[in-house]
Amino acid sequence: MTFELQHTDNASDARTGVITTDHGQIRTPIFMPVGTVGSVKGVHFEELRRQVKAQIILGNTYHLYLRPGLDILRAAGGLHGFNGWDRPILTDSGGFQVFSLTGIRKLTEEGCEFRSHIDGSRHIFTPENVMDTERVIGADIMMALDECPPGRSDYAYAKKSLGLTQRWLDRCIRRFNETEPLYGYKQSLFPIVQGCTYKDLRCEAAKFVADKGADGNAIGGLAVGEPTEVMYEMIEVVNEILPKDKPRYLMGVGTPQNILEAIERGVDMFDCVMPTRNGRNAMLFTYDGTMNMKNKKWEDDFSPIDPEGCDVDLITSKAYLHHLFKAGELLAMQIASIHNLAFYLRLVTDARTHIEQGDFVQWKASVIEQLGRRI
Ligand code: PRF
Repeated sequence: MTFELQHTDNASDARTGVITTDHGQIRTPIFMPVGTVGSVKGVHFEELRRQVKAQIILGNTYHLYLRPGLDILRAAGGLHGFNGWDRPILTDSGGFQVFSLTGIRKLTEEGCEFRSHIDGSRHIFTPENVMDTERVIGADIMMALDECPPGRSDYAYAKKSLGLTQRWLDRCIRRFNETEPLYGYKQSLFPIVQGCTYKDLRCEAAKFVADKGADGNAIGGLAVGEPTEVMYEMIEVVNEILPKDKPRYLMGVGTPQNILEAIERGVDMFDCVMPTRNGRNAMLFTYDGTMNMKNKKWEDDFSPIDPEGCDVDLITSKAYLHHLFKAGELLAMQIASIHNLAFYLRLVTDARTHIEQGDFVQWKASVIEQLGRRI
């Protein structure tokens, strides 16, 4: 994987670039739809390509390891061979999902023990076996195993946890370097910066990560309950240190406003379940604000759900989508998910255009308030 920086904004840290993988190119800034079990919930790949214009999707090591499991994935030729998505894929390492999904867990120097949310069976993730698993899944970008501590962790816990994440990173890198891709295309390993909301820990973590010289770097441990302003401050502290010529990935973020603020601070890659999860709950994101499609006010509004959106947006009226949600039709969730993902991709593509034009900061200022409105 390579990264070519294209434009750097004069008035902010925003930038554009191109990531080149063996499964194709990704133009940054980019949003990556979340495909937890190898599918983006409710959205067929055909729609992801044509309507959403997704360039890369995410998979989760935790889910794929439990089901379908490594034997099937290996036999299929990795996740690309299994699900038929032929563009780039990134896999999260599983640590974060273990913490958020499994009740019973034990964290040790060796790794994290957990029980499957499917059948309660016991497993352990170590930096070594997670690298091996991500090799079997075969994503173009593999994430290192980290601990994402709770948002309100005290300093002592945050420091101790960061130490563990750093030792795990060294073990990930060692295993990554000792092993080879299994399916004939290259894979990259991204380390993750942790450190909660403590500036000195974030600095130390960013330096530690920057020294590894990885193909790209991630910022984790944010959007976990801290105030938004604190998140932005942490992004600034970390991006001051992370190399400028490598892509920066802010994990699990966020709202359209969060994404624009982070792009302004030099972030290149994003993922979040919000467009699909909120979509399934009848919430649509648009440049005019968010809409709850269950609201009676849409009952007889026959205008398109988004006149500037993708084909699905143009042929679907608000009244019809309202009706589908009221009737509990599966298609309601599908349309809302397609719309929201297409909107997120349009948002980052528009950001890219305005960075290239040199008016990103003005453009951001002109859209950001509207984005947060409820209509
Ligand atoms: N670590 C990993 N995945 C993540 C996070 C993290 O800190 C977050 C935090 N926002 C989302 N996904 N490995």
